[in-house]
Amino acid sequence: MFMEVTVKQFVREFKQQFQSMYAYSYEEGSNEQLYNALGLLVKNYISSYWKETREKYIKNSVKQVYYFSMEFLPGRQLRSKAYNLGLLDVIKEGLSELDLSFDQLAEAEADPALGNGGLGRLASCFMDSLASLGMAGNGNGIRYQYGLFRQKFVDGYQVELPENWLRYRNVWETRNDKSTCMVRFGGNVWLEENHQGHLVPHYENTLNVLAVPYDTPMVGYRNDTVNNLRLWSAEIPVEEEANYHTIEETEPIKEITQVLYPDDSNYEGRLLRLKQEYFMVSAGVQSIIRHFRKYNVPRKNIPDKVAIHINDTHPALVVPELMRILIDEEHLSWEQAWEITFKTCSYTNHTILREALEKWPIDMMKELLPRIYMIIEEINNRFVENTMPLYGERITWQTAILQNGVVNMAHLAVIGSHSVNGVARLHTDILMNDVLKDFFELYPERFNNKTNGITQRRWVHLANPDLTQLIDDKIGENWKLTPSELKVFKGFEKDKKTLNKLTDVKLKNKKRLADHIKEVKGITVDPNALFDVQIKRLHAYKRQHLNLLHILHRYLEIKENPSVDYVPRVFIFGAKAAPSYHYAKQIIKVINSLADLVNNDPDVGDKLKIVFFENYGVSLAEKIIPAADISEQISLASMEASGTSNMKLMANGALTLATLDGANIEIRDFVGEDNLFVFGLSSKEVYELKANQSYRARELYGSDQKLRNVLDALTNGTIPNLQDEGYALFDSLVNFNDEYFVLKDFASYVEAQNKVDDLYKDQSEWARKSLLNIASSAPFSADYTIQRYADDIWKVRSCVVEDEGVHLVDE
Ligand code: NBY
Repeated sequence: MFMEVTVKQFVREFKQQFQSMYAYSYEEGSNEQLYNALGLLVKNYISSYWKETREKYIKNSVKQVYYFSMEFLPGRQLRSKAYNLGLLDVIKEGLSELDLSFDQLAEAEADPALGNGGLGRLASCFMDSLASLGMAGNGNGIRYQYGLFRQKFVDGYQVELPENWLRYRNVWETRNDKSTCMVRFGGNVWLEENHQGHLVPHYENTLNVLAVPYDTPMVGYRNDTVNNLRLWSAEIPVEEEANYHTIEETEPIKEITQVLYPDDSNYEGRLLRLKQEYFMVSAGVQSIIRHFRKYNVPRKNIPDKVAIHINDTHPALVVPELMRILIDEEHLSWEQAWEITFKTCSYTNHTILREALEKWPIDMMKELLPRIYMIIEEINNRFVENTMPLYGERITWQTAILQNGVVNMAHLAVIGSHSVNGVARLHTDILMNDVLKDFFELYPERFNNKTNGITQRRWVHLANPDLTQLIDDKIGENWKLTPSELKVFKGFEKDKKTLNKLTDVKLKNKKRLADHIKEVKGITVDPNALFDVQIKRLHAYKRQHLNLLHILHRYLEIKENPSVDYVPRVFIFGAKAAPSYHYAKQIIKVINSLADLVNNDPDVGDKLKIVFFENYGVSLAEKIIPAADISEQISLASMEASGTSNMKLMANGALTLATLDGANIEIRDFVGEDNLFVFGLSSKEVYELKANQSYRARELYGSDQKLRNVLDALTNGTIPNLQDEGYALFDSLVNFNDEYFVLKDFASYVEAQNKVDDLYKDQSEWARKSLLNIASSAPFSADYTIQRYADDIWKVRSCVVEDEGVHLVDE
């Protein structure tokens, strides 16, 4: 299925495309120009499918999903779009006829960092799966002018630079001036009765912002489906331009979509953030309702025709915004509007960190969004009225939306949604038993688990072509459409030839990464060393500093006994710290300083190398993951909601070294206990330790000699070029009682790391376990995750045309 383009045709069209854009021959083009021409040509190829998919959805009136997310992290798109179209090989061949390298052009694409981490990347994996399953799924988000900061290290310290990803244009997007909306902020609002007796709001002195959509095609895997990702940009309404006299006066509008908030774990109650959230939500909901008006769909049918998904609480204002439109503009009664809203919305929670939960000051909400606040107040009043008689005061006040002067956004999301889910089994259990316990008592039927997933298309087929070829050679290509077929690969666990090939593939990937390390870091690493990888945002709960302490421990042992039998290792890090997260930045500095020490110490040689990449993101992950031997998933049990790098690394044959946290537990269940390394406290033990307050970090420091040596090395000058960072770590771990139980888990972590060494010495046994990991990774396909969202929550089905026509949702 899908595009039929010959090499000859492609070559002709590419040359034409380039010439029409730049008015000279492609031979004189820069990589950026050649990439732009190629991207636009591919987009041309996509456009008819994009149009036809949209028309098919409308004609058959299929139910559509709208995934509302403040963040999307799509990664570079040229390769994945060409691949899903089935055109990648043709393009590569055509370009090489022109003496051009596809890989080189592809590197010229900016990687849009419109998200912080796992949550944004999950949204993009979901977009890929929705299209690949042929489901009508739309993304709704913000077109930030600046993405997540570009990270640099200066003297080992993180420095943040602006990420101007739009500098050389974005070939994938289409500005859609026909579909703009107006979003209102502030001013005064009052209700007046109109001729028909409806109470209608009147507004004065509002700030009016024009929301302009930029649409990007989301191409399904060889199934003729092209869905839409709609990102909104804030502009001054044309008819109000004359009211703005200076550039400064335009700032309050332009700043709304200027920059992504760079924190993945800490809610910061800034007015601008609330503006961003409402801006995206209002524009998105308005454009959905406009669609219904245009096609005259009875409003009561809305829940049969749309599902709106709330990705964490950031878009939770969907609930009052949909109520506002249904009541104020569609003149439905409160009860009718509520029935529709509640049936339409569903919510995913991604964190149990208290400091990450959004609570907006009532005064701020009232002033910025007066009408929305009225509606939230009414939702809250009705909730309290209904709940009080059944559940009493305590539960009612604990679950209310309005509490102590703030709007609790998680409560708004739960109350306004028919479905609430966590992102791994343990995480959902914790929501039900702890974080959202009272709600679970009120509405047990709303709660469900949806363990995260990843798209193998990007993370295996494209990132690891040699592994993909090996799997194809052994089990055929069915696994690409039916990931569960991957389990057939298990049959080769004892096949020496296959294991050797697998080792060769890994080594080749490691060589490639070693070259990249040499190029960007100037560090020489041995591709035969064990590549140990921890890639994720920097946060104390993820415990990069536990990793650090273990490396330091090895270093001290080597210094004491240079002939100690450690398997040569390269410790690889990639992590950005939130700019305001001081402690996380101190951890980065200590790791970088330790790297300077270790990498240049002749006593150490190849036994230990540390590589901390700058500016970790999707593109870098695609280079690192295929080369990993060990996947570090060492968060304090109960803290990591799911994790998704754990799934990507497993699918590429890395062995997991993990606490029983998030989806690590499910990884263990699928691959079997013998095929990964588990250590540390369980979540139950963590809960108990917290509850009985019996943990004394200082006692561990006093009693464990090895640990003391390591901790002392943070402050006694062993690590060069530190200011107070070593002391900061020491203080937090010893004097402030180690909030994330790093010291408590240290010994079992070291023990597990020694087991890793032992296994690595037996390369064929290592390869066997690696193969079993690959073959057990299919359950973490985002295609399956999305199928479960579709069946259980959204009630949508695939619309891929079969012989008899289109699959329709049940009417
Ligand atoms: O979501 C992550 C979780 O930590 C991870 O365990 C999970 O696998 C992943 C997908 O479910 N959460 C995450 O990435 N969160 C954020 O990026 C984030 C961004 C913004 C804000 C909070 C969290 N914010 O408050 O603005």
